[in-house]
Amino acid sequence: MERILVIGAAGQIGSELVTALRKVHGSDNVIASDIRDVPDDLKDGPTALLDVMDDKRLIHFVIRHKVTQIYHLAAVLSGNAERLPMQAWHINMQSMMNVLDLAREVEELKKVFWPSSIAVFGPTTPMNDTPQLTVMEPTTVYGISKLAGERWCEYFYNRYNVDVRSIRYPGLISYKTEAGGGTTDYAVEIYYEALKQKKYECFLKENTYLPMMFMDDAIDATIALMESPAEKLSTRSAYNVGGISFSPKEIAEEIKLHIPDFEINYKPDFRQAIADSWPQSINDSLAQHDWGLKTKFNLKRMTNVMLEEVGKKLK
Ligand code: AKB
Repeated sequence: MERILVIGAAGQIGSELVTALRKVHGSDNVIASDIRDVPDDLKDGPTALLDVMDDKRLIHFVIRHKVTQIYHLAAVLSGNAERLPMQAWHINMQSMMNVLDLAREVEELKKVFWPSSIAVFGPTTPMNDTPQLTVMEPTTVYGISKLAGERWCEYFYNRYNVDVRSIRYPGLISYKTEAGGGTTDYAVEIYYEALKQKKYECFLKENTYLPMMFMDDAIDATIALMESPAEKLSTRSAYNVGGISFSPKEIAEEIKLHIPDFEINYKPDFRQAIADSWPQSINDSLAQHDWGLKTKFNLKRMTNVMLEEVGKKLK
């Protein structure tokens, strides 16, 4: 029987992953932890206030609760990281090292998931259909921390046999918990603003294409990777995962099919340079081959769900 600890359970991925993991492993076996209180709907199972930066408390917690798997999702995202680069580097790297080191030391802790990002790529990377193995020269502190993190994951696997697995997430779109501090967040905000005031001021230019994924697909992908037999995995850094590629103009056009008087205007800020340094679309054939990545949501289907669900929340 698995005992799973999700770190960062109050965040955009964590709040949906906990529910999905509880369906697979049972509510009592998935501990939802964060430095802040987790959402009420995660209180149908164990919860904990836990700071991943506090390595001593973390190790005691993991031993006491007989944790066998950790999903470490806490991170400072790209936009916020550019505001406070040194703090972001410290939090992103130290928290990851705490978890990897723990997995090296605690024998019962068998598996770790750590999220990477398309931010590992940079302006010298091929922009379209970006391959799994390619030039990686990220120019953001977030991207540098994710690339360094990938190298550490592979190192811990090779050197200490730590079973760590990772995905390079594209921009994630969800209605349950809002994202915070990312460059791809516009693609979530736009649905809220379209429903609230029928207009949106976008911080990226209209033709900025980025890889994105609806949260349901991202959760399915994460669990598929973690459930996959170890011998099927051919990389221990992180897997490319593509999803959908669209621009602010295209998402606005899709929204207009539902809200004809929706208006968008563009006021690019510092996040434009971040977006310009990232790929526009991703080749994820290795993830398909190794652990059967499949996605279900295109822009149209995602927009239907987002408008319906965000609409219910705003009532
Ligand atoms: C961000 O925009 O920072 C994140 C990411 C692509 O990792 N959503």
